[in-house]
Amino acid sequence: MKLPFKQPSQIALVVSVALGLSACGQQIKPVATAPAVDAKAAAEFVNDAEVKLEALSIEASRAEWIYSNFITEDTAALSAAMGEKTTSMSVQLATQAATFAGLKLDPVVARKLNSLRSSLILPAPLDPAKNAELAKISSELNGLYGKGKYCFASGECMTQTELSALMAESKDPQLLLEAWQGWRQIAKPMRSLFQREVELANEGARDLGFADLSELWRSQYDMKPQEFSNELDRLWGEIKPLYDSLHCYVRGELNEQYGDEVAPKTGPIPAHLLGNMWAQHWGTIYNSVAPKDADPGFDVTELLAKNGYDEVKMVKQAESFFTSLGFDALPETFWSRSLFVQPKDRDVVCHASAWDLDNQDDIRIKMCIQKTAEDFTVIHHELGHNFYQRAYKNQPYIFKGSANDGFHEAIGDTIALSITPKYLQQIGLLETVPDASKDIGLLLQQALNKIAFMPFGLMIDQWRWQVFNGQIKPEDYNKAWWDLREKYQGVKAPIERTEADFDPGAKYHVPGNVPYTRYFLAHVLQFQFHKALCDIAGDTGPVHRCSIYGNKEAGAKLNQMLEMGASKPWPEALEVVTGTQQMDAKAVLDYFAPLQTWLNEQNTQAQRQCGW
Ligand code: X8Z
Ligand code: ZN
Repeated sequence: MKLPFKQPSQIALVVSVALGLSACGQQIKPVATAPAVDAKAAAEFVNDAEVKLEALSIEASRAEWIYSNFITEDTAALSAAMGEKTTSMSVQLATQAATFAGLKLDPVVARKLNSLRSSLILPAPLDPAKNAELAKISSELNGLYGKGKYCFASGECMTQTELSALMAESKDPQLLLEAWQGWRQIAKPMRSLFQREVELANEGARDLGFADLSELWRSQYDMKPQEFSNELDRLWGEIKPLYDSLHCYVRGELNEQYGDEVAPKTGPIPAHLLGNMWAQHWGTIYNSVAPKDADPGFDVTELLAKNGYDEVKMVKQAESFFTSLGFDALPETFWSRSLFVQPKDRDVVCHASAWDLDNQDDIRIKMCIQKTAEDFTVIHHELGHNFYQRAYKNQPYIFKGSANDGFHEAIGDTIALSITPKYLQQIGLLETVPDASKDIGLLLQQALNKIAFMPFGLMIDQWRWQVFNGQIKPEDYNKAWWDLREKYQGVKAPIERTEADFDPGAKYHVPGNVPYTRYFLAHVLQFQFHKALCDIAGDTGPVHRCSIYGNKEAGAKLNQMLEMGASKPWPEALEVVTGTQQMDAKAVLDYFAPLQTWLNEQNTQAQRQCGW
């Protein structure tokens, strides 16, 4: 993992960004903030900062890796101490970087200074006591999530992974409700910690010259914060009609399955019925809503089981997609050091993540793999992070990151869009490729994951940004959360919620301090990348049937973008693969165009009243 600046993919990095204290318990003295004198001093400062940060990042990564793999009081304390140290240094460097503003600088130096100043996720105030407090809170919140369990009345206790599996499989509304409600118990004690964390980090952001943490988070996209917010509104506006059609169709089908009492025909959908703990991906309810005449008749989860895939074999298969594109195989240490299976004997952070321990080749994933279609995709997602990390390893430290954080999240997903029936046949999982009459089933399956996700990908940070800028007050945390869930996703809590609850905390990225808009961006970008790479591969068929498997030309083009890391503004990286500098939802809409038509027909035929 890397320190503060950049990336993302790994959660740990973000965690470390948050924290800080110094080696041997000594406090790092705040650096002098006298105006810097000249461009030469700026270049020297940047070089020096990179050396310091790189060295610290390795130490911080190790501490964080150990904490996430063995959650105990001791590892929490070590993680907090390390976080304190890294945050302290990062904040000092960011403060100093700001003093070079206004000088005429070499563009590379200027870009690095800007990155130093604006890449923190959880900046601490300069006051060491407050830095220590923030580091401790941040570690504690992570631990609360990682250790979270819910015990049913029967006495059986389940982790988040187990509860999520239950939510994906069960069709019993009572059981779904209990799992949904049970998991959210873990978040109640997070509320006051989170509130204090926001206060401290806001103060840290103000110390760095930002209005608040919201402005800082939105300053990481090579454009003004308000322009970035406008971009998001624009993209969502383009996608929303497709989402509305999907929502309408799914709500109608759920109503037929569960009846008016449990799943009403109108209004927001109760959030426990969508096959996922957070109603963020709906692919697991595909069987309940599948089209009668266009279901392709296979299920990847079953194919994996039938073909004897265990966790390691699933990862090997994903790796082989990347090597088929011309990427080098993963190093031996990846296999010996990664975590693939949830340990029975200790608490770990199960939420999947990809790590780069030495900023070179010590790349790993940490994931409690379930042998399901969903996790087969998530493995590709995680390896996308690792292959990206390795591709930019020769960049200077500050540029070891993605073009923007959405790019990091989009790479593995782009590859996973190539997991088509034809590909499954090529690798021996599927016997016959369904004909084109089954495309609607395949597209619906894909939309239940990708399109259903988009408003969720957007709303989490809409909530956080308003919390950060004070528009949402602590006494309204939960109400505001559900207002936004309803506004964007058209879902509602299945039972009454009050301010004794803290439902945002039941989603990993809130206690984990991982910005979330990156996933929304990734869901737009991956369709742009997929289309462009299919064009490069010379595929002339429908884009939803295209797989770039084995195409070295597409692989080389992708690698060209990955190698750039964060060295250039993201529109330039985007242009390398797609030929355009604009994020554009058209690729999403083109991919799903046949489904959009079909959904509208279905909704009209069934005389459904859409909207909520
Ligand atoms: O957190 C992740 C990855 C790790 S970066 C597994 N994702 C988001 C989530 O699970 O909420 C991928 C999709 C969205
Ligand atoms: Zn990711």
